Amino acid sequence: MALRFVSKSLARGHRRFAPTAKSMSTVVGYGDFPGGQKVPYVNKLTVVDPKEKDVIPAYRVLDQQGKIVEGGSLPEGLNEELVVDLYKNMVRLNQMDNVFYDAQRQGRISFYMTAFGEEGTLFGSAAGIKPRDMVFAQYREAGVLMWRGFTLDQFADQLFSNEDDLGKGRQMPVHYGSRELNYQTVSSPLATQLPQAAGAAYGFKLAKEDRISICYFGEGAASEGDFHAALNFAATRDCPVLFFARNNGYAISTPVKDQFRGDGIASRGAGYGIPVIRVDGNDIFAVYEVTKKARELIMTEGRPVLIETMSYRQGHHSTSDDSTRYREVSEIKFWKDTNCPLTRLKLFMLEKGWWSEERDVSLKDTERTNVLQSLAKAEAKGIPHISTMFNDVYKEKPRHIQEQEQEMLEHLAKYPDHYSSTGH
Ligand SMILES: Cc1ncc(C[n+]2csc(CCOP(=O)(O)OP(=O)(O)O)c2C)c(N)n1
Repeated sequence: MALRFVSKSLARGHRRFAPTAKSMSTVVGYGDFPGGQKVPYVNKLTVVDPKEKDVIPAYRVLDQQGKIVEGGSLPEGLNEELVVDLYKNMVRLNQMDNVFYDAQRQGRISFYMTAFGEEGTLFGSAAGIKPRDMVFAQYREAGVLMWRGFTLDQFADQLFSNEDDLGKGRQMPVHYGSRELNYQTVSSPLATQLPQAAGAAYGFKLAKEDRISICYFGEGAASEGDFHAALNFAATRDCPVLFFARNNGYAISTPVKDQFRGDGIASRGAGYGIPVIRVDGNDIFAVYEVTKKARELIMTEGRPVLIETMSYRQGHHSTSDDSTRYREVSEIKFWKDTNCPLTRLKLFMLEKGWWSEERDVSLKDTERTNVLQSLAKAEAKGIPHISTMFNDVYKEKPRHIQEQEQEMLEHLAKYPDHYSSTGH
């Protein structure tokens, strides 16, 4: 197996920054600082410049032509059935993204975000954890929820904020959640889920539960203060949490060169004493394997792990964004043509005889039809009763909120013609 852990050298900051032979400095003693920090004293002023450090490599199993790389092999646990199932789910997500993106363009839903280009990252990691593990998502991780069994009808109900939406129609589209599927409800403020994931994991540890938190976030979100709080908290409390950074090159219009100057997100793990793995995010096999490995390490060593997937956001940031305003169409085309996670997996399956072009065409048609059916059903359903918007602000409805509800109902009774009871 080609996967090797670099955790030891990365996690121990003092070793990593020990003077190199090149600097010709000599160790002239050691300082024993509180907490077991043993720091060598040297006789030459040394500036530690991260520019001189090697770039953390990304693990890869499948190359861009869909072939297993030299010295690599299909990760343990992956067989024909599971691989085909993963691919089918990637196609389903793709069709869902196509249909709902268009539905937003037609004004039928108010907002949408696609996950084009990150399907390998989502399904590879989703398959690498256990159903009991608690997911804390950012917003571009619908594939993880799909893998856990969230149905197209459930996605559509949330997108239309209808009466069957588990979130009772209160949040913007794509803010999914499912208590049953251990998927915490998405909220818009970036990175707030990171310390929450660490806290939940701490709870699992105290309760001696056999589960971890997995926390997804973009490389842009990693610039938030909450990222730093979460990693430090998780490291110092030894929380069983998997931090999963999706580095797709952009945070809306901000390219990574304006987001950070270090070696991506992975290089930050060392500073917190957290083992890291960087992986080719367009290679679903590699993502699956590193996620499984990380989970194992978290459970056996009782400490957090950080994974960084390297991929590319092929779609616009959201339906409110036209990404050709800040990046070349040729760049997007390049990634789609040469490094698409679906194409890579499909080429592999075709070569193995696990798949055919005919099955591919028919699957895409079927999934598109399924999504269109769910969309039509969700669109035809009613919206939650207006009074329900006063529920759940607190567990019990306090007097002042009851009064506001009453006031609203009286207002509606007085001016019934000015309000629709079917739309938002
Ligand atoms: C605290 C906060 N600041 C700003 C925003 C606006 N915002 C929404 S998404 C986004 C970019 C996030 O990029 P990244 O984390 O890289 O994820 P990606 O969209 O690339 O998947 C920003 C700035 C927000 N939602 N919350």
